[in-house]
Amino acid sequence: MAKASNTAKPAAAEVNELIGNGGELHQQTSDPAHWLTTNQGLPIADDQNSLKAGDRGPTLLEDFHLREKITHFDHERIPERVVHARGYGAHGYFQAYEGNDELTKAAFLCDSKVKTPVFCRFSTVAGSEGSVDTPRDVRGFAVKFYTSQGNYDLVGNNIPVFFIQDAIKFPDLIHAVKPEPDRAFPQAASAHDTFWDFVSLTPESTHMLMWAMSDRAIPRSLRMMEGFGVHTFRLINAKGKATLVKFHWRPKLGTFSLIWDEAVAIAGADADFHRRDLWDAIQGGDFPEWELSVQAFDEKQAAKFDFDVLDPTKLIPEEIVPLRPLGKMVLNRMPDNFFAETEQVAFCPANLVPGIDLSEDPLLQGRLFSYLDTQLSRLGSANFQEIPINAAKCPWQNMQRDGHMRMRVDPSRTSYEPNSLDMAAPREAGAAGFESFAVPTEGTKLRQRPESFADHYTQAHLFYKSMTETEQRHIVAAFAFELGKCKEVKVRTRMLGRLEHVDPELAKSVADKLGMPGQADKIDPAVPTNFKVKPSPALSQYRDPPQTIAGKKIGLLVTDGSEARLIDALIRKTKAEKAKVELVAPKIGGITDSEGVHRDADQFLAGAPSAVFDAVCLAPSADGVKGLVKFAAAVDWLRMAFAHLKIVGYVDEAVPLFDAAHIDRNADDGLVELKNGKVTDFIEAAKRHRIWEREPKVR
Ligand code: HDD
Repeated sequence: MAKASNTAKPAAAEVNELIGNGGELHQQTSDPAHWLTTNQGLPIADDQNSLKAGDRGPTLLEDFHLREKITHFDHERIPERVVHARGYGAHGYFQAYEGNDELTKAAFLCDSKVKTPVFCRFSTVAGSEGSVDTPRDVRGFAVKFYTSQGNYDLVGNNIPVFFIQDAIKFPDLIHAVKPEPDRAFPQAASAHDTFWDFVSLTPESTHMLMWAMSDRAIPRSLRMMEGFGVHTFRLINAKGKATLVKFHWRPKLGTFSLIWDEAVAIAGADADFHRRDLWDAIQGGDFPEWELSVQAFDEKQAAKFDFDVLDPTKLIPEEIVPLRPLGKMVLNRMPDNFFAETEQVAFCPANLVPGIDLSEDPLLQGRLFSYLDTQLSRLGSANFQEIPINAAKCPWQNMQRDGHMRMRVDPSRTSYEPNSLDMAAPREAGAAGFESFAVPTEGTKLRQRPESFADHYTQAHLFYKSMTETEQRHIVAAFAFELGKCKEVKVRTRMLGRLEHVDPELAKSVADKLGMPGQADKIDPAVPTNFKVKPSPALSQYRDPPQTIAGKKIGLLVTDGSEARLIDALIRKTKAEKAKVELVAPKIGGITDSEGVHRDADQFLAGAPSAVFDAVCLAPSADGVKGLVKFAAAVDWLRMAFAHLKIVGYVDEAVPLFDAAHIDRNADDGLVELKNGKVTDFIEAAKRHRIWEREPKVR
């Protein structure tokens, strides 16, 4: 078995600090356990100076320590993932509920007493590793379950459908969305000609575009995102019975999104907004949780749907097949080392366990090849599964041998089977092992899409129709923004033509916003949209959102002299609701409150615009506010919070800030005065998350 590397740190040692001849600092210890060594284990006497011919002379080739250190550094980078390059992961566990054995024999889904270790990596798709966290993009949601029967990977997204139906189009899709190859921009953005050129020529992408233009593509937090397996899979029970399923992850905190302008502001203020949020939550003991469910159905039911369950551009409305919970996942530990774990983790939809099997979805079938193949160039060796984050936590053994960076030492004389020379060598497991479900198959070899995949608009319409007015408004704005960034008029008119088949009202609103009314291309769809399709309220994020501030962050603007009682009350009551307050002061050095007590600031005003908070509270002193009204960052803080539809709490002393920001304090009930230091009304209001009714007035 591959051995985990030794990451245990020795206890802290006594360190002497000496200043060398050239004035450089040497930190030395006499404790051998703390000695800095070469990769060969040789203790290093001096790590500040290379070996030179005379102190002002040239460096000697002989300096093996310098060469080893620089060589390793020169090779520190590996190719980033061709998609999903920017990601962030965490460890945790999955625990099944009881009663799943009716559906599957997968041990980790059947034994409710077992906590199966997991590693989960979230990602954006288009941006490179160093891009920002909040672009409009699909988010990856990949989970590796280290089960007793081997690793199972559920490699999904936060959107339940996909852009294309056949894996052969994946390179084209990704080439279209990535920076344009001649100019190498835009980074991490779909708002450009090549993307919209491709998708407007690819009608099957229409449904997914609706999701990508919705607020799902700008999640508030990785902890507040749903996840989907997208494809139809099969669960197989101990009797060999197969059930078709779609996988869903539901976050316990609810599904929340940013507003587009807010996402843009956050990209500038904190490019690491999502990873910092996950890091802070887990390090602070606030462990995010998701429920894993399936929509379970059989072939007979599937045959009755008016779409094909093998088509990954389609979903099954929950009103038709409800979710059946299987268990929960809790993420409770950050990796010790980002590169070793999050960067080197290698997911693959072909990593299956007995009891879970594939379907014939042509997108899924192509993925089965791509993931293993990409790891070979990304991680550089067929032995990547020996890297601790990828290694199964159950025993694994076979006849595969050798290759770059082989860690495992296989002692046997035999590396083939059958063999009779080593009776302890590994053998087949028979029915206890993984058996592909016997799907009857026959057909003519051909390159052809089934007719059952041809309706590209009905579910796009279903999605639009199922949204609240606010959500529809955001979709219109997103299409107008993205198409507005396209310089090619023919791309815009073609896309408008496609939108007419999704919903004529939508197409008209987008055309109006673009200043291009009546310019949509005439497009004949293969299958006309069924505009009578029944809406699916479950698709809406905003129809019935949970009223909670759990997991959220409140920005509290304070100055010298701010009321101590109010600060304490807000911190205490917010904590009781499992949310967090951050003190934002004009300077990072903090403030002296009304009781003369010094308080550290969590953030300084110019470094933390209100966009990074879910709700804000203005609690300056009467003296403090005099400085704030002259400070653009303070006025913007309130102005943007209002524009981003946040709940704003304020004390009477903050009124001059409203005047400076030209905001009417009585504009709506999302502006809450904290009378006599009482914070409850503000906290209750903050549970509404945003005042959607304010939006048409501010945008
Ligand atoms: Fe993919 C990575 C999800 C279609 C080829 N994909 C990747 C990751 C996620 C997904 C979450 C990041 C895993 C990680 O965190 O390391 N991909 C999906 C979903 C798809 C999908 C939900 C459709 C339903 N992908 C897809 C197709 C292909 C690929 C059709 C190729 C034919 N995906 C890859 C890849 C990546 C990858 C090139 C890049 C890095 C990696 O695999 O390990 O193989």
